Amino acid sequence: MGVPALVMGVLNVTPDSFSDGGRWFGTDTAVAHGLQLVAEGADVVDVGGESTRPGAQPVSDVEERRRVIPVIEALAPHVRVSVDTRKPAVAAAAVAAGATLVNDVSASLWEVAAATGVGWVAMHMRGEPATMQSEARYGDVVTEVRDVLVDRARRARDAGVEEVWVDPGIGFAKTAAHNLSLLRHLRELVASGFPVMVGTSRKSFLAQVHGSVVSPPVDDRLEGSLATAAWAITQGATMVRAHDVAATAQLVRLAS
Ligand code: HH2
Repeated sequence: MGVPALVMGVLNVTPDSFSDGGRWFGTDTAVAHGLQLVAEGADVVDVGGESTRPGAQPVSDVEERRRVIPVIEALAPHVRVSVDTRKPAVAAAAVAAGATLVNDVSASLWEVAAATGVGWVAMHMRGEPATMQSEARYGDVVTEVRDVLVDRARRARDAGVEEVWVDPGIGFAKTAAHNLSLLRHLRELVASGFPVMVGTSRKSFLAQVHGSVVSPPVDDRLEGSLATAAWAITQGATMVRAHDVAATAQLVRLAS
């Protein structure tokens, strides 16, 4: 058996995330859910304090830190923690609290990772979550996304970041057709030589390609989430980001 891909479990300490907003908003409930994700097989728990769903409004540095730092401190002794943020100050505070991976949907925080000696995920997006869907226009989405990511990843490596991941940013300034193209041609990103992670879990394009008269609601997209995770792994992704960790961990071990 090959080395199984890693499962990054999603822990949104937000009132407004697209699928689990408000469910783990208090520190105690968030920590308990994080420990549950570990029990279910998460290799990394990704703690986020700002929703990046299309149309989401930004939160302040102070509020984002208030949401995530106590949760990171509590979880870090038990599991590898990543922080899902676009803000340098939040990333630095999260690392001081025990996070060892900066999951960066803006692909711009490599200097924080370099300065603090942790890993970095460069995810592709355009613009801001509030307006990004208006920028979902590409000539060749696969090449354009890959070129941006490889450029950022090289800059990070040159700055001294040893662990650099790239992520095509499914759903971020992308139409359903763009998402499907990126998944179909994922090997082109894998061929860059940087480890690839993918997050399709519960995203709306899964409902758009569902093909039945009634689209599945956000908390009922498990089959599509698992099918796309399995596809990503067979194409060479070595980490998948998921809300439904128990099922994804089982899938990943089998697929690997
Ligand atoms: N997707 C989301 C957030 N962070 N990070 C990476 N690396 N890749 C992704 O695909 C990705 C991500 C969006 O999902 P979620 O955190 O569940 O929702 P929200 O942004 O509304 O909090």
